[in-house]
Amino acid sequence: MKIKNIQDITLPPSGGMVIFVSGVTGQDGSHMVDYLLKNVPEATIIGGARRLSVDNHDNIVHLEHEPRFQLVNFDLTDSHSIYKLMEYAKPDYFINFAAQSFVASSWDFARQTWQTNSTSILDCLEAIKRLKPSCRFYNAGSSEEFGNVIVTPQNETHPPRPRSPYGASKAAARTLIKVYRESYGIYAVQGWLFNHEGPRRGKEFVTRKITTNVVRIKNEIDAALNSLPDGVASFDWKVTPIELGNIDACRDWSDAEDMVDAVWRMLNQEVYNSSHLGYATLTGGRFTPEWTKLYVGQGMVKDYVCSSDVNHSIRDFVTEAFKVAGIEGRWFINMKNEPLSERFVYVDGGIPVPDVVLVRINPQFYRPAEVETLRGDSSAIRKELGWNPKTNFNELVKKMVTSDLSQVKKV
Ligand code: NAP
Ligand code: G4F
Repeated sequence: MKIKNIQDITLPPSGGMVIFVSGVTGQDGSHMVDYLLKNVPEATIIGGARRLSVDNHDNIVHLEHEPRFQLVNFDLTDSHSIYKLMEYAKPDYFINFAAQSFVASSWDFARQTWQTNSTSILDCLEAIKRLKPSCRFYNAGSSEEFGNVIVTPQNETHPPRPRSPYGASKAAARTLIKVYRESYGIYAVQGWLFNHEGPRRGKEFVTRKITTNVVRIKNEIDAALNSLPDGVASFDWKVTPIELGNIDACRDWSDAEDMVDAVWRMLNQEVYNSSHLGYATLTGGRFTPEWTKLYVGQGMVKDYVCSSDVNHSIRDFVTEAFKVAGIEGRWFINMKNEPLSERFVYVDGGIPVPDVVLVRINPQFYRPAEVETLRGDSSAIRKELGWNPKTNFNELVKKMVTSDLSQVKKV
């Protein structure tokens, strides 16, 4: 997709709304752009992506001919890039989804994680403060900040107890955001988003790793069964199992499309907040810099927890994903009860086939420190901003497996 330099963008006539979204090649950034195109018809949308030798535009290829969307070169770790953006585009909203987002890599690239997820947020806040203090800033916070949780479910009052360089970097960014909000009256927020997934999820994250591999295994099984002569039942065949780490970890999974709606609500709290409807009425549903100042100054802008409020283990996700693909399996552990030898085996007509292993454990995927369980309490955003997510766990798994099945068919 054609990518411009920031100084070459076409801006709307004076007074037109400009929204900048970073990380648009990723899952959330691309969904955010789709959401804004649909729900904020007056906005010009600029998407930021970093230059790569070989581009990775799969998640935004559908925007190629969208007249209200422009793609620009943007690198969050280069403060000049941030300043240039604020100087030329002067966005009304800056929605930051760019990050080193893979927790497991944050131990291997701790400094780069900190630079991208924390130091760069300071650069964004400084650039906003100096060049357009009325710009509304969203930074993508995470339930990983809660880490080694002390209470379940976790709401906005849970203390930060990160377990990874990633979690620590997001907690640091949150503190900076609060400081800039309180010191300079900048409308800056950071939601605690619990895990959210979908067909655009990167294939290293556990859900998409499972769904893509379930589809691969389904094809392997179909090929094996189709190659048998008619009427002959044989299990003299194998599949390459999925290798996973800690399958006992529990996550609170939502649909990424529901989450971007929550983000937009957090960025427009006076419009959606049921207890402050007067603001929205007085401003006709649009904010003015004066209202923003008052709203932020009175401490009414808040960070919210966004979650499905239900959690499941990785093991549950595996079982459900195979079920959606029409494959029955069963978990087995050896007599000595060693978790590393646990496996998920193929079941035919109710009978387990021990030699056909669908999933096995590989300690390589264990982390130096694990967040064992996360479950959110999102009652505040539901009550105050009217957020109402649409997709539950089973629907999400079905959506992902079905999408991956359809991709294979296209190839
Ligand atoms: P993602 O799919 O990995 O997307 C991250 C995006 O950031 C990609 O477009 C990536 O570009 C971009 N990026 C990385 N480094 C950059 C840099 N230096 N300059 C510019 N762009 C850069 O992640 P996601 O799931 O959409 O998550 C979005 C945000 O939400 C992240 O901040 C993540 O930490 C946070 N979050 C996600 C979840 C979740 O469950 N998905 C939950 C809580 C918080 P490339 O394509 O070039 O790599
Ligand atoms: O899918 P994951 O890699 O996501 P994780 O670590 O929860 O992080 C995601 O959610 C955060 C919100 O809480 C975001 F802030 C972050 O950006 C990211 O989007 O791993 C989920 C769980 C972990 O407990 C992990 O140990 O799955 C476990 N797991 C077990 N086997 C595995 C694997 N994770 C991966 N990626 N690969 C495995 O083979």
